[in-house]
Amino acid sequence: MKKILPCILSVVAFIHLSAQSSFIQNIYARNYLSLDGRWHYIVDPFETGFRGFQGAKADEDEKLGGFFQNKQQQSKSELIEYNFLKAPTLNVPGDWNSQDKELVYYEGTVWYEHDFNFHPQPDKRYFLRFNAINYEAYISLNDKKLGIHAGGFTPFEFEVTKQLNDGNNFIVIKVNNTRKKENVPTDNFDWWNYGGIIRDVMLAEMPQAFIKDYKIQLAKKNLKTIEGFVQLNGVSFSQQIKINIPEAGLQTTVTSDANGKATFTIPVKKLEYWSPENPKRYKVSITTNTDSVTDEIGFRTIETKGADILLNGKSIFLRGVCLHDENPLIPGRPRNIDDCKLLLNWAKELNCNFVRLAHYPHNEEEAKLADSMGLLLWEEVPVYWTIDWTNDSTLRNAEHQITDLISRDKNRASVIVWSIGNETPSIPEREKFMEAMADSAHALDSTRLISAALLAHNEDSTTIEINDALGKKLDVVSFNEYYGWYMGGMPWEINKYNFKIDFDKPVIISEVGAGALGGFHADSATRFSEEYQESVYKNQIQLISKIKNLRGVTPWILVDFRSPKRMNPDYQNGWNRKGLISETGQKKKAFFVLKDFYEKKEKEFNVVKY
Ligand code: GCB
Repeated sequence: MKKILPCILSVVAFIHLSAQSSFIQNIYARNYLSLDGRWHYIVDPFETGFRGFQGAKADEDEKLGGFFQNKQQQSKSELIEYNFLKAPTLNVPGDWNSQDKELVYYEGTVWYEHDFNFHPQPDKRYFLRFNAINYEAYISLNDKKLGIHAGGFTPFEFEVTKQLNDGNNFIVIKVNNTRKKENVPTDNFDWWNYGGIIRDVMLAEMPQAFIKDYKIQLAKKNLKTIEGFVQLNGVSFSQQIKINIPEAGLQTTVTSDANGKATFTIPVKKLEYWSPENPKRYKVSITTNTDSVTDEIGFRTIETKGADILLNGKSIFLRGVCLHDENPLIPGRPRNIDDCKLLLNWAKELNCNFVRLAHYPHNEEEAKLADSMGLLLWEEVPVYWTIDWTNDSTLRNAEHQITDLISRDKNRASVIVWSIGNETPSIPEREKFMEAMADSAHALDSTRLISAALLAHNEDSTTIEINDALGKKLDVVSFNEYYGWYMGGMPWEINKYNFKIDFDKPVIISEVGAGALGGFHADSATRFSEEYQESVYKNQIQLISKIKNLRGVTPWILVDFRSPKRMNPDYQNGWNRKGLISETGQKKKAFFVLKDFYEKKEKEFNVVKY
């Protein structure tokens, strides 16, 4: 074992630098075979299937040892102490914690195996795509190593044209969700550590030369110019690329350069702009000689000016709420887009125009849903609390995650904020890391706003101060504060506070809230009663209304969610109870307080209807 360890680590580092940020744009619009369904699994806390019984089978060459090699015994005399084909099965997509009661708290290795029959076409190329596996995945196809991916919420893929068999194929994956200090997120966080293949698995069929990536959006602060790029793959000579938006009467033809890339601008005369009130999307098609893809894209601008956030040039107030990627009505991670729809519909009922998708990238299809429903989004990477600040590979990992998130959702009108982290403490060793993250996010997308959920500090007995130097690097200053719950006394005492915010920028309160067990009623001094939570909301609305630059709020959180940190037996039992909606879907009193506030805010800001 000793001998192979350095080799495995170097593979992980290699994969971080190469495979992660490169995947096919808009995969759901492509021709693909879904590999979702029942997958065999073997729980392997000792990693026996990896290291072999006698120490090690090296990982250097194409052939992997251990469980990667065979599904079951190959000859009657072979000694083999596992059998994938007789192993039980799990649903993919789906975490293992919610599907096998022995795995509720499991953190370690689980092996997955899946057989599929396929007949590749000689003139096509094939890509095996994983939309998210939490956290680390070693992947093989037909006993050939494909690679390794670390990071639980972003997509990755491998070209498998050469590895596919005509007929039977099998995939073996070692998944490990052990929390580690150097990971992103680190080993301490307030949500369930769901392990496994949590999102769709697809085998995409592409032509030899295809459209790999594109961005088509309005230029920064410019309602009169659509701009973007198209990146081809498998093309070694210039090709014509046609971009067509028929309903708007817009089109252009450009030629790719030697690297298969073309940039373009299209002047706009008349266009219906996307907004929450009118989530207009246009059908956009991109065509080359060998390939074509269509998308539905909304066009809007987002920028800041002084204290204001301007959507299509008009000041907007972000009536938001936070969301985990968890639908309380089913166990575990959402399985399909309808699970997400339920959550976004609840946000609409609350009169929201904005949702913070905390604390990691959610499902790619959810942003499309938000596009169609007219909900603005804050998307985030899990740089949460105390990351391993001085570890270079941790920074590279975090940068890959923000790169992949931006790369995946850059065509979504709904997404207006990229968040580079949550409640990272303002300590010297963190500055370089977070500044690098802010610079990367700005460089990757200058058309959206960069923010992070900062921490508020209690300067004296009546001042809440926001002075985190990272604020200088952000377009919007956002911070979390739990006055009336974790600090500041009883709910009705918090009005003595005032804010001192060191930046003249728009402000979003990215978290505020209190816990309540749905259906538990008492007076407003009783913790975990709906009345206590309601009182926090009523008083917080007064408190935060003192902030001159306030342009949005996303209270914590729309629905109760599972967290192993929350074990009060009377009220929590493994649930964080700060939801405005209970785990059974019942709206708590505070829901209506916030809804009412949002109705007033909507009138006050009276966003122009297009
Ligand atoms: C926070 C965190 C969030 C927690 C929440 C809480 O500040 O950002 O992830 O779940 O507080 O409930 O304490």
